[in-house]
Amino acid sequence: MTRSFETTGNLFDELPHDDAPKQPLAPGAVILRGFAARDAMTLWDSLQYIVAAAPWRHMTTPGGFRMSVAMTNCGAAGWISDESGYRYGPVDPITGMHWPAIPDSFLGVAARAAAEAGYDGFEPDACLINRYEPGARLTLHQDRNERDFRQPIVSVSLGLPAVFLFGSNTRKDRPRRIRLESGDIVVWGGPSRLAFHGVAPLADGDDPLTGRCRINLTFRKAL
Ligand code: MD3
Ligand code: FE
Repeated sequence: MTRSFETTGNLFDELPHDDAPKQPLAPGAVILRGFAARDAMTLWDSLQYIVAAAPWRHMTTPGGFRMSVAMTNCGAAGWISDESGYRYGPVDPITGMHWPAIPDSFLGVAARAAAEAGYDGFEPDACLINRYEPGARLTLHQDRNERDFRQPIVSVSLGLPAVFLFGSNTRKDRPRRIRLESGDIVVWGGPSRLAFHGVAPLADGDDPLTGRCRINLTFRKAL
């Protein structure tokens, strides 16, 4: 986004409606600092309905390890990990029911953030929801279970801050460390879509909205 500050004394008048500083991270990857800050409470409220229908669970990796991050999903497709591998599926293996629908509050924020990053018409059909408690982490990985890598992933952080690890498209390079705070959104597309990434062990804290945890919503077009 190009901003001209010459025309007015008040630079905040010039900021877009969502007033998020747009911070390029890598080709195709953009941080929108605080983009979801004003929607955080609404997102948190919507999340309670999802968790009532599809409870938090610690999935098992194909290698047989219990993930430290608790997860659930909403949308036509939910991300699942178990002994037989990683995949998207329409049914929650715990309840035997379809995953709950993605709430309109979620879809609106995701589409606005994607558009702000240059991806108009983003219509995710999967939202993986991660809950980090102190010590929980996500080891370096790629997201490649989706069909079309031309579609971006939009990630919304709520609650305790985390150190996000952002590597290259090869596992070799040492990842950059980026602090993500409540309300920050990152849009990952283009050449960054298949970058290795992870989350460092969460530090303890007490967030006014979420308490002792960090929530991450990742919106995907999986199907
Ligand atoms: C970069 N979640 O759910 S979100 C995941 O904070 C995941 O919970 C992390 O990695 C979290 O798979 C990071 C940011 C993110 C999501 C997807 C990406 C970054 C990405 C896909 C490609 C490159
Ligand atoms: Fe990921």
